[in-house]
Amino acid sequence: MNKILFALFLFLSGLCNAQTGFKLKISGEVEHPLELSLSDLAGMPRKEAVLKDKEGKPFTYSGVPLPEILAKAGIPSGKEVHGANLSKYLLVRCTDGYRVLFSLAELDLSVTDKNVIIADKINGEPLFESRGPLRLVVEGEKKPARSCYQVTELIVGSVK
Ligand SMILES: Nc1nc2c(c(=O)[nH]1)N[C@H]1C(S)=C(S)[C@@H](COP(=O)(O)O)O[C@H]1N2
Ligand SMILES: [Mo]
Repeated sequence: MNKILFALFLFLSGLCNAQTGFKLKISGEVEHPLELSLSDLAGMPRKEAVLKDKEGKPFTYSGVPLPEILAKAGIPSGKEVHGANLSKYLLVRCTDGYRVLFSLAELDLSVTDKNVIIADKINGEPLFESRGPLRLVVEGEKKPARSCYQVTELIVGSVK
């Protein structure tokens, strides 16, 4: 019994370490490359976003609005979204190799009202391990294909 408890303790402390060591990277053509820990994100403004699963069942996620994170990294927004900045993109990379692409313009609140958050909670609870610690939630799309889970990196680039 003690052995089982000890094994459980090692397993749980391993999980905690994995979470505290986690960093979301923001890199590429950005003014200030960043690495945000989960506690950095916990100190930022929050918003909710609703995502329907494949069966059409809605779930309420909460987390940091993506534009807040992009602004911290100094990515062009508002009036700067014109000219060459219209051919810039954001590539979102995940642990399993899944990748999703957005144009910077479609994420900018001066251009669209797209509600996109980096979620760390679903219905008020932390994300399941297989979907966390962070999930991009893109509200209002017809299928959840771009709402990628286990997000690790946001990379800004431009089409040459
Ligand atoms: N990292 C990652 N995110 C992903 C995927 C994936 O394969 N890897 N699949 C996408 C697709 S196609 C769908 S339909 C949804 C499914 O999410 P759910 O299983 O949480 O409902 O996740 C999206 N996000
Ligand atoms: Mo899908």
